[in-house]
Amino acid sequence: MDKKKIEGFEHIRYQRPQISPEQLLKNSEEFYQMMDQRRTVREFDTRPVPFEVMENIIKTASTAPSGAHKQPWTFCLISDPNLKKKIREAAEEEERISYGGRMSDTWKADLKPLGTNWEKPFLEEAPYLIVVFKQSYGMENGEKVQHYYVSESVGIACGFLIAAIHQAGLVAVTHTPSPMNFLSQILERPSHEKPYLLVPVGYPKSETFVPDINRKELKDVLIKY
Ligand code: IYR
Repeated sequence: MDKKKIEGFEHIRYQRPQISPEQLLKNSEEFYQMMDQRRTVREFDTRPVPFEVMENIIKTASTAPSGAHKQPWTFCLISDPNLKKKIREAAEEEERISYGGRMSDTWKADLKPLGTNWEKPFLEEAPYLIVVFKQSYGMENGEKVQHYYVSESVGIACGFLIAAIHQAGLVAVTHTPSPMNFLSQILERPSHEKPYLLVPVGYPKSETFVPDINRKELKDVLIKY
């Protein structure tokens, strides 16, 4: 029997291959090593990336678990140079105000090692921008659909997205211009969708430098009971 009903709803058999503890160790070590190579990159080559790669990356993000399986996300994929220019101009306008005083001195000091500033050339240089929207509720055939744990669900999907971008061999920056409602206007999204994250994606510039910073050690993030 590959199917059974639980409280009237169809369930299908789900199996994963049998894996030995040794193989688990190897898989988990290899995945960690691969993910540990990921760095946030803000300098992109303008070299194009195949559209199908972007589709696969977004399909992967959309495999994320979500509250009551409502999948409360929309991914806008932008390659149109005019749209990218509009987004850059609007983002830089906000960032200029943020760096000019809206952000606290502590915040600006914390960002110093990352070398960020109000200028966002990557918003035009990256071949693709992905703008992730979270849906406060859904709309199906003109009816409102309740969504649950929206921020958590979309955050998890963004994690999958970032991992998929890295695994494909590309780089990205998780950019959160603040406030970012200009994205709703430029991309003409309905009011129940709120901008969540802006992710420029592409190849890194041939000569790229990233901040010399380290990750916390396991002992500093893991508490064993
Ligand atoms: N949104 C600004 C500032 C910024 C904030 C944090 I927290 C960062 O980790 C990085 C940047 C910007 O994108 O420059």
